[in-house]
Amino acid sequence: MQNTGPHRPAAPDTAATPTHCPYCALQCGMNLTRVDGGTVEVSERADFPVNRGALCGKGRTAAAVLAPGARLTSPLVRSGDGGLVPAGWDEALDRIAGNLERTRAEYGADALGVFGGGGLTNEKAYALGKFARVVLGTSQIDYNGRFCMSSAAAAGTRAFGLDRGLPFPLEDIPRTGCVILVGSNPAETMPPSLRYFTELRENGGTLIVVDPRRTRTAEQADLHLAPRPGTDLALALGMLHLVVAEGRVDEAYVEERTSGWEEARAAAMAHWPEYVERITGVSVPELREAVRLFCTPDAAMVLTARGPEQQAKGTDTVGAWINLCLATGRAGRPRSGYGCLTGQGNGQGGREHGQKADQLPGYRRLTDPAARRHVAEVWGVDPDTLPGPGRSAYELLDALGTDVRSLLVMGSNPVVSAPRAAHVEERLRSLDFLAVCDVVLSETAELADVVLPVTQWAEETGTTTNLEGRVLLRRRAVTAPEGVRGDLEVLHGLAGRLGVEKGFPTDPEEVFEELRRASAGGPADYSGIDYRRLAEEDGVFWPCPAPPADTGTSTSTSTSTSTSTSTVPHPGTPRLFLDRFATDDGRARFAPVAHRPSAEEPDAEYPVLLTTGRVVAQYQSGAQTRRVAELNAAAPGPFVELHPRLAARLGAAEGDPLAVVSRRGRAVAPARITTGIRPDTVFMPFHWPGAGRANTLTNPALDPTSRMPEFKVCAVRVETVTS
Ligand SMILES: Nc1nc2c(c(=O)[nH]1)N[C@H]1C(S)=C(S)[C@@H](COP(=O)(O)OP(=O)(O)OC[C@H]3O[C@@H](n4cnc5c(=O)[nH]c(N)nc54)[C@H](O)[C@@H]3O)O[C@H]1N2
Ligand SMILES: Nc1nc2c(c(=O)[nH]1)N[C@H]1C(S)=C(S)[C@@H](COP(=O)(O)OP(=O)(O)OC[C@H]3O[C@@H](n4cnc5c(=O)[nH]c(N)nc54)[C@H](O)[C@@H]3O)O[C@H]1N2
Ligand code: SF4
Ligand SMILES: [Mo]
Repeated sequence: MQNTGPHRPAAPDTAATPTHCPYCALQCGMNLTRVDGGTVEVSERADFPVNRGALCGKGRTAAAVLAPGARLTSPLVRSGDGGLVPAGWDEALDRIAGNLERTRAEYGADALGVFGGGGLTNEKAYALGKFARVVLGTSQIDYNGRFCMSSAAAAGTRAFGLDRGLPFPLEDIPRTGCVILVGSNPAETMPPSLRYFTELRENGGTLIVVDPRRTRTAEQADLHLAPRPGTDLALALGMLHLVVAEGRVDEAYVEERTSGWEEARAAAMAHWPEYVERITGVSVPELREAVRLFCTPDAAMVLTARGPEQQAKGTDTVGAWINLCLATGRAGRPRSGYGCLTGQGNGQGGREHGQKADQLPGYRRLTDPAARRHVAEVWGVDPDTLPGPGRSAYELLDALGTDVRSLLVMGSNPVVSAPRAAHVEERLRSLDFLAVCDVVLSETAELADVVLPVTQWAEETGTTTNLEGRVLLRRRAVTAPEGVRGDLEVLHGLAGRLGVEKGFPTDPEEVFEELRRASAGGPADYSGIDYRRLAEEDGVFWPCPAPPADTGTSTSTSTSTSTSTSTVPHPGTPRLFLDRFATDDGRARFAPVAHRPSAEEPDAEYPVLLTTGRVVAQYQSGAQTRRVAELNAAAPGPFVELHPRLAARLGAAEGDPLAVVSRRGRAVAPARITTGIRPDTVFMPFHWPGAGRANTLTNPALDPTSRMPEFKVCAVRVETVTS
C-alpha cells in the first residue's frame, strides 16, 4: 500500500487534485493545481455536494499560506540569548524528548500536558491521543474543541445517547418547514451553506434567527429575535411554555419516543412569557410568533452554534432547545430535528478519536472498563496502564507552570483564543518547557522552547469528518517544501526517542486502518470505512460498521440501518434516530432545566455586556488568515461594535479608539457604530493578538458539565481613549 494507495496523487503538483478546504467544518470541496512549479491555484470543484463549487474568501485564498514566505520551513529552538534560532530536526526532536523525559522523571507523567486541535485530521487526533496515553502515560490531554461545541456535544449525548453535530445532511434543510438558527451566523462563518437557508425560504419555509446582533444572517430571516446575551435558556423555556399553553405538544410522540417530560414541562410552566420577556428583552408577541412559525409546518429544525453554547450554562441551554424539539415531535423524524453546526475543519472527527480528556477512540468513554479493554488491545498495552480522565482545556491551561510543567501544543493558538488570555499567556511563560508544532509562527509558538514546522493540508493526506458527520478524504495535492515534516512524523520521532518504537506509523492510511479497529463497536464506528471507499464516494456518514464477517465485531451501539447480509458494505448513516434514539431504552430524554443568570451580570462598575465572535475574512486566532494579504485588507484589525445610543452616551464617533475593560483586563479597538446591536451589548471579534485581543476580557467561568468557558457573555465598561 505504501506508494500505491488511492490517496497518492498520480502526478502531484501538475494535475488538478480534488481535495478539501483547510478551514471550517463545511469542508468545501476544491481542486488544487501547482502552476508552473510555483504557486498553488485553488479552483472550483462542482461535483462535491456540500458546497457545489462555492467557496468563501478564506477557502479561495487558502493556498497563500503554502508559500515559503508565509510559513515556517525550519525547526526553531530557544538559544542561550533567549531568541528562537533555526535548528535541525534531530536536535529539535532530541530537545523535546529530553525535556519531556526530565519533567516526567522529576514530577511524574501527569506533569506532561498535551493540547490538540479540532483542525487536526482524524489520523492526527487519534495518534495524538494514543501518544499522550501510551508514550507519555499522562492523563493531561485536551484540545480546543472544548472551547467550541462541547456544550452541544454534552447536551446531545444526554438527550439522544449520541453526539453527532447534525443528525441529518445539510440537504434536508431546504425540505423542512421552519429552521430556528440560534446564535449562528453562517453568512460570515460558512457562507456557502447559506444557500440551504435561501432554498428553504424559496420552498415556502421560514427562517428564525436568534442573535443579539442583526447579522448578515439575521437580515435574511423571516423573524429575528435579539435576546440579551446569555439568556437563550430562558427564551427556549418561554417558547416551550407557550407550546404547552397553546396546546401544541405532540402528545403521542412524547408518549412513544421520550422520557422525562413531566419534569421538563413543570420547569417550562414556571417560565411565563412575561417573565421571559423581562429576562431576554424579546417581547411576548415575538415569542408567540416564533412558536407559531415553528409549530405550524409539518416539520421543523433547531440548529445551534456558538451563541447559546459558549455559555457557562451552555449544556442546559442546548438542552432547553432540544426540549422544544422533543415536545413538538421534531427530532428523529424525516426533515425534522435538532443539530449543532460544528465549527472547525475536523471539529466532528476531532472530538471522536481520543484527544479529549475523558475519551478514547470511537467516541468511547475513558472511564468505561469495556472501552479501555477494547482500545488497550488494539494498542497492545495493558488496560490498567491507561490513565484516567484529565483536566479540561481551560483547567489544563490554568494548571501550567504548577501541576503541569511541560506542554506539547499541536493545532491550537491559545495565546489568542483562550479565555482570560493574559493569564493563559502568563501560565504558558511559566512552563519549564513548551513545544509547539505549527505551520506558522503563531503567538503561542513565539513563546515555545522548540517550534516544529509541519506540513499543511494540501501537502498531506488525511480524513476529516465534516459538520454533517460525513467522513471525507482530504488528498495530498502538492509536495511540501524542504524542512517541514508531518505531525504524524513528529509523533513517530518523539515516540521512538521516548522508547516506543512501534505503533506510530507515518503513513496516514496505516493510522486510519488502526483507527477503524479502535472505533469498531463504539458510538462513532468507522470500521466499515476505508481510503479506497472515500476516494470513490462523496464521503461516508458514520456510524458505518464493517460487515461482521470483516472484523468479527458485532453491531454498533448506533441507531443505524443495519445490513442483513454479513459481507455487504454498510452504506453509512446520513440520518440518525429515525427508528430509535441511541439511549438504552431508545427514548430521547428531556432535560430538567431552569433559567439562571450568566456567571457575570452587569453592575454599576461594569454596566455593559460583551459578546464575541467572528468576521467572514478571518479564521479563529488568525494565525493562518492574518498571513493572507487579501483577507487582511478585508478585515485588518479588531473593532468594538456598539449601538449609536451607547456611542452617544460615551461621546464616541465611528473609528474612535475605545477601551473595553473587564475584571480580567483591558482591550483597545476602534468603535464601529451600528443600529444592528442591542444598546446594552458590545461585540468584539477575537481573531487578533495584542492590544485589541478580545480574550483579554473574556470570563473563564466554566459550564459544570461540558467545561465550556463563557466566551459569549461577560460584564465590561467601555471608555473613550484620548490618543
Ligand atoms: N470566517 C470564519 N468562519 C468560521 C470561523 C472563523 O473563525 N471565521 N470559525 C469556525 C469555527 S471553529 C466555528 S466554532 C464556527 C462558529 O460559527 P458561529 O457560531 O456562527 O460564529 P460566532 O460568530 O462565534 O457566533 C455566532 C453568533 O452568536 C451571536 N451571539 C453572541 N452571544 C450570543 C448569545 O448569548 N445568544 C445567541 N443566541 N447568540 C449570541 C453572535 O452575535 C454571533 O453572530 O465558525 C467556523 N467558521
Ligand atoms: N472570545 C472568543 N474566543 C474564542 C471563540 C469565540 O467565539 N470567542 N471561539 C472558540 C472556538 S469555537 C475555537 S474552535 C477556538 C479556536 O482557537 P485556536 O485553537 O487558537 O484555533 P486556530 O487559530 O485555528 O489555531 C490552530 C493553530 O494550529 C495551526 N494548524 C493548522 N493546521 C495544523 C495542523 O494540521 N497541524 C498543526 N500542528 N498545526 C496546525 C494553525 O496555524 C494555528 O496556529 O477559539 C475559541 N476562542
Ligand atoms: S466555508 Fe469553510 S470550508 Fe468552505 S471555503 Fe470557506 S472556510 Fe473553507
Ligand atoms: Mo470552533
